[in-house]
Amino acid sequence: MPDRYALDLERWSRRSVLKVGLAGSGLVGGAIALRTLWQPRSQPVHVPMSDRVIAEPKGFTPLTTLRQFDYGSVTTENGRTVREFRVEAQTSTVQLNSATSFITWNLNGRVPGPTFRATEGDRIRVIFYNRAGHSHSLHFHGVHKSEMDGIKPVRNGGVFIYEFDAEPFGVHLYHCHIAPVTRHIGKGLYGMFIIDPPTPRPPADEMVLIMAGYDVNDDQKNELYAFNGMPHYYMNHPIRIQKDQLIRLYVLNMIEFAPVATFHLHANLFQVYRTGRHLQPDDETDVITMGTAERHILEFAYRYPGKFMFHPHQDDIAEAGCMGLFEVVDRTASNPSSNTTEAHAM
Ligand SMILES: [Cu+2]
Repeated sequence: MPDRYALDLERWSRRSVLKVGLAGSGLVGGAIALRTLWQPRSQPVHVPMSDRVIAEPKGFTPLTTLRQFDYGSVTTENGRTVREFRVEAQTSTVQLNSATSFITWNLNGRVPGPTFRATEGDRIRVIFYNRAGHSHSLHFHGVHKSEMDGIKPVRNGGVFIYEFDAEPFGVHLYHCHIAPVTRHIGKGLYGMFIIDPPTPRPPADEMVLIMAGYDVNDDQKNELYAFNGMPHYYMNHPIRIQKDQLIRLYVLNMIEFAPVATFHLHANLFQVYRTGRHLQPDDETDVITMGTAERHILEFAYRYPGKFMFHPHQDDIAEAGCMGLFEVVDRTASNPSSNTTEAHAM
């Protein structure tokens, strides 16, 4: 995390947290008015820790994907920030549930791939090694030259350097663009690419949730679905969040074979920043419809402790694995010593 973010976290005040709580309760009239009230001061973002150590399931990284952002190796070239990312396409077998093993095509052994993160105007350099046994590519969403568009195959054993400017700010994605794309994405070659605005968004507990499907029998339909790669994971391991704290979700629909998926949050409403392209919310709702590759920022805070579900409201998709729980805790009531920010906290 760059220093700038750390400083902003330090300036975040209790007063701000309380105002976020009011936003979650709907007592403050309008998110736009609320924005102008936020005065970051001294309170760090609070990420509640789990009571126990949770191991990531073999071949999956739902804990890492949830709250870890890859800012790359940072250098300065000609006065400009350059972020270099090294990734390798691999092939590996994972266990989706007790009955189903699945061969993934992935980046750095993980599905989804790393969440790349930069600030608008940075130079991005992605060094892509292909060791997966098939031709693959990385196609980034955003603005770049045609030779960097990632539709040309990189053969097994080959390497390609994608280089472009990070623009415009927003929530973007990358994925393999080799035909059949349904198969290359469905087997796991995708991830999120966040470009922060030049003036950072207010501090929040930030999380990535990527919805995807698994066609396990090659019938052009998905039999299983997941958030961040692992079916049902966040139902069995609820994501702990702090009561009254601003939560910022970066959500992406990467489901193939289904035209749309919705995202629904229980017992709350969220502010919607469509494609993360604006600093003021576009909408407030509790369910948003997303076509494949559509992505948004959703912001909310929970007013009451307890467990609250999130899932697509296509309930067949939810029940086949794309469903999870937030566990809202009040640190002042239960565990006042847990006031730390941890990348792997649930
Ligand atoms: Cu591919």
